[in-house]
Amino acid sequence: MSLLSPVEGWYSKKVSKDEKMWIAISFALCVILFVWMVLWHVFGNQNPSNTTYRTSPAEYIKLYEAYVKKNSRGNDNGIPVVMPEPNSDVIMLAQMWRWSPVLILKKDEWYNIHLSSADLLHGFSLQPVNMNFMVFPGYDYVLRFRPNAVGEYKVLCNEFCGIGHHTMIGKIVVIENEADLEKYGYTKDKLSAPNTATAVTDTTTAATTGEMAEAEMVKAGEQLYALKGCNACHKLDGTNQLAPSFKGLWNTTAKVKENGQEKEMLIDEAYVQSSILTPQKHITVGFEQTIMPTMPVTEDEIKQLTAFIKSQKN
Ligand code: HEC
Ligand SMILES: [Cu+2]
Repeated sequence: MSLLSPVEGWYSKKVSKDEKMWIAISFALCVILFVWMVLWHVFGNQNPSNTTYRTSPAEYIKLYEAYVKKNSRGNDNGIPVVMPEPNSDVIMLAQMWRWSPVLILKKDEWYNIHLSSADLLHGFSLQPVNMNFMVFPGYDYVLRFRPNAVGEYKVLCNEFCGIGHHTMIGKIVVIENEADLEKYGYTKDKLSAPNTATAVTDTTTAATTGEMAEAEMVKAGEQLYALKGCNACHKLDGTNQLAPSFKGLWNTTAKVKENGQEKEMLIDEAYVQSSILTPQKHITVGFEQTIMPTMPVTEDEIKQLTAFIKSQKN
């Protein structure tokens, strides 16, 4: 019931001329906007691509790892750097909390950039041009992409994805020719030729872990640490912001919570293995705010990662 009742018999009264005019104008506007919507879609040239594939985080991570192992040319702050061929498929992964790899693209060339998430919903936000796309786990979204201006672009995450969300900043560098690389800090010693990168080599086929010397294991572990994104949370310099630093971690005791009970555990092979395979089983006290994701790792990879953690002395 309204505060004031309408005048008796209002319903059968004739509609006034003014009112008819407004109804006509708004109706015409609706029709124009409706048609506009369709025309904009066809001629606007502002549509995201509609190429998508169904995938799963595990499957996509596998694709990403194979891609980076094959194409990595070094690393930039621990993130693999790839300089894809024009018109090729580029595999980019969003994960807690980084974008990988760093891309170096050529101006005015087309690329098919695949985007998917390893864990939860992230948002791809290319700055400063402000292009935004959602990145879902299980959904491979292909952006057909042609950069038209040189420069260094940042990829921010614009979907809140946890305590390290603000650190999730990726990079895309657009160059005109190879000579531009130095301008962006990619000197010759920093970027190797494809397939010979020291940043990531394929250790899975090179030798089985059993045959590898300790030093090789450490090296392989270091590469996995960068490839898989452990470095997004675990630092090597003793800072413990998002997760325990690997520095001096080996052979110390961790205070953990298991089934609500606090206890102390020695950080050894078994402990590292269960930390990676079942991160939620025992939670290190002080890091309850961060959730370590469960990532696909093979037995050999665990051994290599363990060797790497072991090598991080105080
Ligand atoms: C999204 C952040 C994140 C990523 C990525 C991540 N971790 Fe963790 N990790 C954590 C957090 C938080 C803890 C502590 C809480 C817990 O035990 O779950 C932890 C605990 C650990 C521990 C036990 C350390 C201790 O002092 O108790 C090990 C070992 C470990 N992670 C290894 C790895 C490896 C290897 C990778 C890469 C394959 C990795 N983590 C990737 C967040 C992360
Ligand atoms: Cu995110």
